[in-house]
Amino acid sequence: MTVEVERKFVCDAEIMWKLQDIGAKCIGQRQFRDQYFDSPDFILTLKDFWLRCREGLWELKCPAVSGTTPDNDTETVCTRYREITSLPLIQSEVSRIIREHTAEGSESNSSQREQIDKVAENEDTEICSADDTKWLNDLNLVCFAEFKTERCSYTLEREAGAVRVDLDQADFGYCVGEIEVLVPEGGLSCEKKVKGKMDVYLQSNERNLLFKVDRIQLKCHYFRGTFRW
Ligand code: V4E
Repeated sequence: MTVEVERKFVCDAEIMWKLQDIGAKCIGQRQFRDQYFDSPDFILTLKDFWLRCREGLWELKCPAVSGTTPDNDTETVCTRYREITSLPLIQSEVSRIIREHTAEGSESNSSQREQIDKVAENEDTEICSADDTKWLNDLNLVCFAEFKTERCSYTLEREAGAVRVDLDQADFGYCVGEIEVLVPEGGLSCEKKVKGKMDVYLQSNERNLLFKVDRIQLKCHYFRGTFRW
C-alpha cells in the first residue's frame, strides 16, 4: 500500500541548479498570500488543526489522528495531514471542534452556542462565498498569521512516478523546499525534521502571542511545533 507524504528540506542557493542537474523541470512560479485563522485562545492550533485562506481558497489541515498535538520529542521527517478544501465541510468541522471545546469548558453563552450550531449545520452559508466573513465572526475566528510566499514548482519523472518539488521563499526571509512523493507505507526512516514556514513565522520573537485563558492574559510562544508559555 502507498501513501502520499510531504517532506520538507532546507534550501540553499544551489538548489535550483541541483534540481536541473538531476532532470527536474520547472512547471511554474507563483506568488500567494496565506492567512491563518483561529479563535483568540487558539482552540484549533492547539489541537493541531490549521485553518488557512490562500488567495480566496480555504483549507483545513487536520491531524492524522484527530485531536492530538504534535509530539515534541519525536521529530519525524514527514507529516501527514488530512486536507479539507470544501468550505461547507470546513465550516462544519471547525464548528464541531469549537463546540466540543466550549462544551468541555462551558465558556460560551447560549446565543454563542446557537451561532456555532448554525454554522455547523451550514444554515445561512449556502449562499456564502469564499470571501464572506460572517461565518468567521459567528465562530469568533480571527487572522493570527499572514505572509506572502514566492513558490517555484518542479516535477521530476521517475520510474515509480512523478515527484513534485516546491521551493518556497516567504516574505519574512525563510526558504524551505517540500517534496511530495508516493511511498510504500512505513518506507521512510526518521531523520531531523525541517521546519515549515508557519513554524518559523510563529517562532520568531516578534510574534509572541497574547491570548486569554480563563480571563488570565498569557504571553505565549511557539516552540518545536507547539505553543508554550
Ligand atoms: C500543518 C502545520 C502548519 C500549517 C502549514 O503547513 P505547511 O505544510 O508548512 O504549509 P505549506 O505552505 O507548505 O502548505 P501547502 O502549500 O503544502 O498546502 S504550521 C505547523 N504545522 C504542523 C507541522 C509541523 N509542526 N512540522 C512540519 C514539518 N509539518 C507540519
